Amino acid sequence: MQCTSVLVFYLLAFSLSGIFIECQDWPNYDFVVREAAYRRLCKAKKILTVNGEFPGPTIYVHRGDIITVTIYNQGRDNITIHWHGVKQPRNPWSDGPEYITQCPIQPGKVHRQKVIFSTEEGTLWWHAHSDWSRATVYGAIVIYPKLGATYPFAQPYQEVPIILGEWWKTDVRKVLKEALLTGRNPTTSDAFTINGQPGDLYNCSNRGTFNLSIEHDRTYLLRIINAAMNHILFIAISSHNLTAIGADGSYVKPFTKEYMVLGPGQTLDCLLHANQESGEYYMAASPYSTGVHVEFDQSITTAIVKYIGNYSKYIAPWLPYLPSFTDTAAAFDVLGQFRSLASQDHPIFIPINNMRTKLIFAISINAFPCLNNLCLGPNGTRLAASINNISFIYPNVDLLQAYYYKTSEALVGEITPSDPPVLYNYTAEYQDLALELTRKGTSVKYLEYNSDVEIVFQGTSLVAGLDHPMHLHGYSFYVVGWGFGNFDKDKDPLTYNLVDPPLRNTVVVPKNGWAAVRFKADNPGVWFLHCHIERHQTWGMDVALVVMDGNQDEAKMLPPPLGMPPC
Ligand SMILES: *[C@@H]1O[C@H](CO)[C@@H](O)[C@H](O)[C@H]1NC(C)=O
Ligand SMILES: *[C@@H]1O[C@H](CO)[C@@H](O)[C@H](O)[C@H]1NC(C)=O
Ligand SMILES: *[C@@H]1O[C@H](CO)[C@@H](O)[C@H](O)[C@H]1NC(C)=O
Ligand SMILES: *[C@@H]1O[C@H](CO)[C@@H](O)[C@H](O)[C@H]1NC(C)=O
Ligand SMILES: *[C@@H]1O[C@H](CO)[C@@H](O)[C@H](O)[C@H]1NC(C)=O
Ligand SMILES: *[C@@H]1O[C@H](CO)[C@@H](O)[C@H](O)[C@H]1NC(C)=O
Ligand SMILES: *[C@@H]1O[C@H](CO)[C@@H](O)[C@H](O)[C@H]1NC(C)=O
Ligand SMILES: *[C@@H]1O[C@H](CO)[C@@H](O)[C@H](O)[C@H]1NC(C)=O
Ligand SMILES: [Cu+2]
Repeated sequence: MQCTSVLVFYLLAFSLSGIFIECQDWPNYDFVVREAAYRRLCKAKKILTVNGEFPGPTIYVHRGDIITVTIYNQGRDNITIHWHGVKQPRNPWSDGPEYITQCPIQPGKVHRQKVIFSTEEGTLWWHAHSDWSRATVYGAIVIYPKLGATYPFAQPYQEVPIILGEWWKTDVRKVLKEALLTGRNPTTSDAFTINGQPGDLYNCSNRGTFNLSIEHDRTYLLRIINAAMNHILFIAISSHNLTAIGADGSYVKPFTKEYMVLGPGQTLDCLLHANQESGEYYMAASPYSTGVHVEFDQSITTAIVKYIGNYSKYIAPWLPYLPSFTDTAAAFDVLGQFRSLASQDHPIFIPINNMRTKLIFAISINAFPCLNNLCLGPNGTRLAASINNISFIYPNVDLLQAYYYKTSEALVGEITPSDPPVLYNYTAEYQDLALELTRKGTSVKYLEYNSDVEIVFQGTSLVAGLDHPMHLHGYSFYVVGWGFGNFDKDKDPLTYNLVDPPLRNTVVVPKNGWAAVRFKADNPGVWFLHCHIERHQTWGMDVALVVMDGNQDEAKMLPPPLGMPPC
């Protein structure tokens, strides 16, 4: 777009609605959302894509950049795009979750979003945030250090995005529709994928298996993203270790393991040293799932890591060691090792004193009774999920606009309690079935600008205890503590790590356990907080945090950009 014509347009609008004039040519990415045919697992089907690519295009920026993305919806569904982990200071307008910060972009419509990077550095990703369209609409975001700055580790020879996904043979729209109709767990996926490919262990797949060519003695930076819908995943490469150096767009103290773990929504930057004999090795990812009687996809996805060069003899690749599907100790052996650099160049800013807002959010799976027990959830119920016993329902207007314009819909929501409304043994082996019931509401929690906030996520064993990867939009938080059983507000804070806690945007709350996070509420706006296991999000394990404006101009939300999609 020409700056001058934009200016005329903005001037017109300015006189009408007092909207801030901006005339800047930020780098722009075009995202054409459309269906394209893809063949996997012996079957071709049409999937929703960006620009016909699967996974979608990678965005490359430097720390602190601003870009725009123009989204053309040429599909037949409503769509929105979320910039996962990008804090977008004061600009919730571009965050993306439908009916939270914007109305969806309807078929045939175009919408331009400004994406504001600030302190993120490393790997993040973007994905659709409307219904289940994120199953195929996702891609990587690579954030380099500022020009002239360097990594806090030796420059790798090459960098490779590794995106873990999940594939259904049927249309995901059908999977969602059927689950909502029957009230039961959605049909499990048919495969996991690495960069869109299931790999050699599935039928009809090996021709397209993702290959990573490496040279002996070189170091590679793998930018790993868990874009799977419903599964926490282990990942490993046979005969090679992985050294974690970053997670969720922030550096961590390096640690080396034979395998790594990522919750859906999390990213992990790892160094791979090509220090083995020339040959082919499998990279493989498998699920970590702990729900008793909760079905999950038990398959394993692979890619091939291939040394470039002449081999004296070909040896077929073998699978790496991956912990068993239910190995909680193995999962938290990795998830518990993340530490911030907390160095002069990469300091931490952790709220320590005067915690002004302490919230305890009980995160539960629930069950609604059904007429004549006709639903297909456990005992004829309909599955649901909640935070502090409110099962989130999306409003049919968008909350951000309702809040900003102070329309009556702002009152549609109800205030989330700061503590679980009923005290019980959250992690007991047997629960009173009456506790499984919940109620629906558009749960909203107001936070004062610049307040120091602590949220303790308390997992529960209602219906089925599971690990929950909780994701907050607009912020990264310090994970100051976690543990098994019930959170003890007197004892557990004494064990908090306030020295070098990891800064993340998604924390895996252990099954029948808890996790404590802290952040300063310095980004005004409406920010979604939800489980990143997609079915739990659909069932209502969500809340909208409204961080109110402060007094100074730079403590207030930016005015809405022109052309927000209407509801
Ligand atoms: C591959 O196909 C065979 C024969 O149809 C079937 O028995 C097997 O279960 C399939 N394997 C996978 C992983 O789908
Ligand atoms: C990857 O390598 C395997 C084994 O060498 C080969 O069968 C496959 O065609 C390759 N895939 C691509 C996309 O090149
Ligand atoms: C992997 O790490 C372990 C423990 O640090 C070490 O003993 C082993 O030699 C490493 N393996 C490789 C292939 O580097
Ligand atoms: C592989 O072997 C061929 C023939 O011996 C040689 O020409 C080629 O340079 C070798 N390639 C590498 C990468 O060593
Ligand atoms: C809560 O339940 C767990 C698991 O059954 C049990 O170990 C624990 O003792 C119970 N706690 C209390 C306070 O009753
Ligand atoms: C949640 O609320 C429902 C309905 O008000 C109630 O029946 C149920 O016992 C509550 N459960 C918990 C865990 O608070
Ligand atoms: C289903 O009913 C049985 C028997 O009343 C009970 O033991 C079980 O906990 C129920 N399951 C759920 C998920 O409500
Ligand atoms: C698409 O979005 C519009 C605007 O919010 C809404 O009225 C419509 O019902 C949505 N369509 C679907 C299929 O959800
Ligand atoms: Cu969950």
